[in-house]
Amino acid sequence: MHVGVFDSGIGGEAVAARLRELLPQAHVVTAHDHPNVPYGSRSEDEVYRLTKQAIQPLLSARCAVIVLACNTATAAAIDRLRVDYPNTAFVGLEPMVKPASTLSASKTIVVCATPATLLSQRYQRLKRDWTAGITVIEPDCSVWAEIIETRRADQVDLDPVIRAVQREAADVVVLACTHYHWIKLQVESAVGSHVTVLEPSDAIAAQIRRITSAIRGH
Ligand code: DGN
Repeated sequence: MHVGVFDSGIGGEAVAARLRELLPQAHVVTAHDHPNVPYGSRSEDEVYRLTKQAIQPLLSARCAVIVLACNTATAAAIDRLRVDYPNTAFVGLEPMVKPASTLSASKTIVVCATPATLLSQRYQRLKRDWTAGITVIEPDCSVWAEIIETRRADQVDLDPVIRAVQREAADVVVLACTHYHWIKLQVESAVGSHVTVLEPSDAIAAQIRRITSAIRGH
């Protein structure tokens, strides 16, 4: 079974690497859009148009499942792509706000995401539905994806996240952009072991398992 993984840049490679570990029987194919990365400050329409163009190799490779391994592209494009390509199963990402809110004992969480994701209706809806009684801190991560994309991950400024943990007692950090998967260990060591850092690779693998066994069952 071919599983396609798309991200504007190297965030998808982090997700693909984890999926190859968790789903050794799947043939994981990746696509990206290096000329147009980052997507995080573009309009919804532009992200939809670019994503549609960039996933064409995955459609040509007959991927039964395509993972939009990009929170920004999921928020902007997944609903329209499902209409455009009804025979392909699209798996999208969304910030892990619900598990974060459930896990947080201090009732304070940090969500690290691109400006486009934070502004999206999908994210605003998630927040409205799952963060009653929870303080949500959204540090300015607007330059992180570009820094990570250009292999300067050690230059990402984690101070706002550390401040949220130390001053506001946040105890869960959500990495809601796949580029940030590359700095998960950095974030974990900066915030300390009492803080949980969440990213969705394992949940994506579980979803793909469900979809592929449903496809096989038919
Ligand atoms: N990796 C993408 C995400 O998960 O939102 C977007 C990165 C970008 O292009 N800014």
